[in-house]
Amino acid sequence: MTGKSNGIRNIVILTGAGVSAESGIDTFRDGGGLWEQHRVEDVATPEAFVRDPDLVLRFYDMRRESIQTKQPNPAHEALARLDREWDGELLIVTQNIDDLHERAGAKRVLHMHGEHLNAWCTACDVRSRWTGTLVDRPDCPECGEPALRPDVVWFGEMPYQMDRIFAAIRDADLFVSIGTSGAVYPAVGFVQNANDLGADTLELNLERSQGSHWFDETRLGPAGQIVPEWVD
Ligand code: BV8
Repeated sequence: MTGKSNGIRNIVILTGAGVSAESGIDTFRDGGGLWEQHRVEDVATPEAFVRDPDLVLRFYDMRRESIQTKQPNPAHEALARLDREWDGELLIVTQNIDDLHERAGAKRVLHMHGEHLNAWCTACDVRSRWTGTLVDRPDCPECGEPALRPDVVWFGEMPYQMDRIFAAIRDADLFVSIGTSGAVYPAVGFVQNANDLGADTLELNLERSQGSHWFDETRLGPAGQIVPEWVD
């Protein structure tokens, strides 16, 4: 990535489930998008949490436990290297709720859909680091109420830090999308914002996505191979 030589100063990188696929974390598409015969979109919603809280909490407990057994892959490591070495602006906006970007060493990471390893108390609104289960209704470490939910943005909820994301895209010279199918709003629209604001746009994905036609360039292949090739 010799951005400086071609005038690139500020980079926004959007990552999706595909960047963690080679770490053994199911994507939404490859995993068949099902949980106990429910579509993920039907489980990952506030309505599902009201209708069947145990089902939803077990869904997240299972995934929270699973991600703690996974390791970052060469794509996460390459992005962490770029983050360390890049002296312009750089922001990794991830749709993922695993912590593999951070465990690879990346610092400038924004989780627009929340984080598996946080719990959010619906009584006192405090978010706490959480590696255990929630289905057993543990007490909030802050207020003591048994009112913890996953700190995850469900379908129909507002993604986090949208202002910061749009500000970063406004300043970006380069927008890179890695491992996302382009199926979920508002993330799928970011490349159009970047295009409208004059940034170069690059897609790195295993296969063409629903948004490929919006990118100046699409490179296909597994992230663990094509992301280090792009970074280095
Ligand atoms: C919102 C946390 C208002 C939960 C997630 C009807 C039409 C249009 C839109 C809507 C609609 N009805 C509702 C909506 C809005 C809705 C939406 O988009 N629904 C979709 C289903 C149509 N969106 C929302 O509700 C969002 N909120 O809109 O609020 C608003 C609007 C604007 C501004 C402010 C507010 C909230 C959405 C957040 C939902 N929560 N995650 C959890 O994880 O359990 S989204 C969830 O889906 C994950 O974050 C995941 O990242 C994402 C799926 O997308 P991908 O990451 O792309 O994963 P996917 O499996 O789909 O694709 C993987 C890709 O990787 C594939 O392309 C594959 O080829 C590639 N790949 C695979 N292996 C590899 C690889 N690439 C490289 N290497 C590999 N090895």
